[in-house]
Amino acid sequence: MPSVHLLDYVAGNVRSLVNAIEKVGYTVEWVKSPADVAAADKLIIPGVGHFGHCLSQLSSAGYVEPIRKHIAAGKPFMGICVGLQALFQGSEEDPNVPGLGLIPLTLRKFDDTSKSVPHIGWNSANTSHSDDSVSKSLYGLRPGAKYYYVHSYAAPYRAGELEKDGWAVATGRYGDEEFVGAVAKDNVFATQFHPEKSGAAGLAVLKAFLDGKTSVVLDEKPLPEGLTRRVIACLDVRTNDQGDLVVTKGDQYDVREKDGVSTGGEVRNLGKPVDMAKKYYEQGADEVTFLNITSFRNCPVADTPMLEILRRTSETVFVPLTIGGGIRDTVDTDGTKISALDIAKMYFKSGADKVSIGSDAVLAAEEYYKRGKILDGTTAIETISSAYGNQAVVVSVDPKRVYVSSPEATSHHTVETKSPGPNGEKYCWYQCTIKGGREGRDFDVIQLVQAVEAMGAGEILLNCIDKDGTNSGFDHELINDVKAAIKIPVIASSGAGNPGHFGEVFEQTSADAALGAGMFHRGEYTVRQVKEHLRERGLLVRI
Ligand code: 1PR
Repeated sequence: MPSVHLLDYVAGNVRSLVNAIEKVGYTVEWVKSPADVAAADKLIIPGVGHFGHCLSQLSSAGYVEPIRKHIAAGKPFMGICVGLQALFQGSEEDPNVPGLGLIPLTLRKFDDTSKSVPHIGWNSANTSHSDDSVSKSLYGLRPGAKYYYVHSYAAPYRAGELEKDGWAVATGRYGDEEFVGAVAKDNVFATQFHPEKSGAAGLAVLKAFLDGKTSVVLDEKPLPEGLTRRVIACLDVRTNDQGDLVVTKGDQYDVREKDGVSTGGEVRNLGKPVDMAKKYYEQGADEVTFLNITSFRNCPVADTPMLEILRRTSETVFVPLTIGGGIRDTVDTDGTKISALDIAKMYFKSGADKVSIGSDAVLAAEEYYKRGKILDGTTAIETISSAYGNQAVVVSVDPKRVYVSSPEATSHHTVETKSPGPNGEKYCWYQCTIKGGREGRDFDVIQLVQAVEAMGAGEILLNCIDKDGTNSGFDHELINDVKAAIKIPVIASSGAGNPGHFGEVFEQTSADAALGAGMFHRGEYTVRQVKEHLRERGLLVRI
């Protein structure tokens, strides 16, 4: 098999990239030292997280000059995400750290006054503004496809600015900002999006680069510009009473079968995690989330069955994978202390793109307020986001409604609700819970999301225990309240029972993504049906 050299300089998640490269028929040779770069024919530089961290790592490890030489020698070079940003002169994110300077422009942060930042999801890489046909057919970038982006900083696109220096450019549009999605010139190609996470369209781009096909003519109808509505399939995974790992699904977090009279039967078994993830990928899920809701007691952390599930899933599923459950500092079965960052690292190395933190985030946020809103740098959120970037840290929230007769009846932040409580109460606050909803805290969801945003979380997975498994639609009051309190993206979760509920949540709230579980697992609807429904309602989706 032909090979490509890959430089993993920041311990990022490169497993999915390796899997994608292998999927399109190439093998990976690792660049382990600057001298290896000289031996490379094709070179790929990925990169996640902070611009400054990535560029400082490249520079201190002595890679900058060998990379420059590789490019100057006319050998194929591809940069992905921060690998694209590295080509620029610098970034507002870390003004004191220089980039390679091939492009004399500076990356800027997206404006978050009227949209969520980071920019997470599927957007265009549109080459239509070019008037020459080679630039238009750049590496097979498809006008009718969307690609997966995750970043807070981007190069603003100004027509002609890069083109005058010979660059061909593909762009995306986020709100009213047009940004550089991909650039190419001679032997250099770079994408701000992740081709390895962009499904079949992304794999085709990677293959075009590896095959040296700089121009692949495609004739298809362009999709409208902009970010699509993200639809996520979620798999709650646990061991059943026979010790098998199964996808399960609760009603308000109770995952045991009910016989109509009593509860407490067998753990519901809805299928095998790896097979189901693949099925949802093939149906068009924009992301797949695994929540490990078993503690796997007595199992060494390194043998956690979820690691194997991720490894196997990432071989066939080329969209982002999130893993949650048990991400906290812990003590291993042999008594060794193991940090949340170490656990996250194992997950990233096994193919996860993001980790989702539940209980530990609540406890850390409570401490943050006790310290007078001072960050201490040691929490799971802070350590993982500073190593892997904010976009890699999701906080999964499990709130429960507490009804009150008036806002004065509680010290917590309340909402006026259209679904009054059992005694006609017109207000409620959303209580944070930990341990899978088993323990309520004297802490509300707004306190939590504001704290974790300050600590470096990149996204909120907003469940709602009252709605979970009810098939009655999402809790719009909760979603709107949380969206108004923070800038980071919010994934609406809990209550989806049919495609219409996805349409409603996107029309009636500003949720950035919506997640479903039971309706997919029970085979009532496919992800594709949800997307078709959204498209019929005039909402932009990736099909
Ligand atoms: O606290 O960091 O160990 O993380 C545990 C994680 O496991 C948390 O993210 C928590 O939400 C999740 N979890 C714990 N217990 C349960 C349970 O169900 N007994 N599942 C559980 C939470 C909620 C959603 C669900 C949606 C959509 N599952 O992920 O998929 O509510 O369901 P629906 O569309 O069928 O209504 P930690």
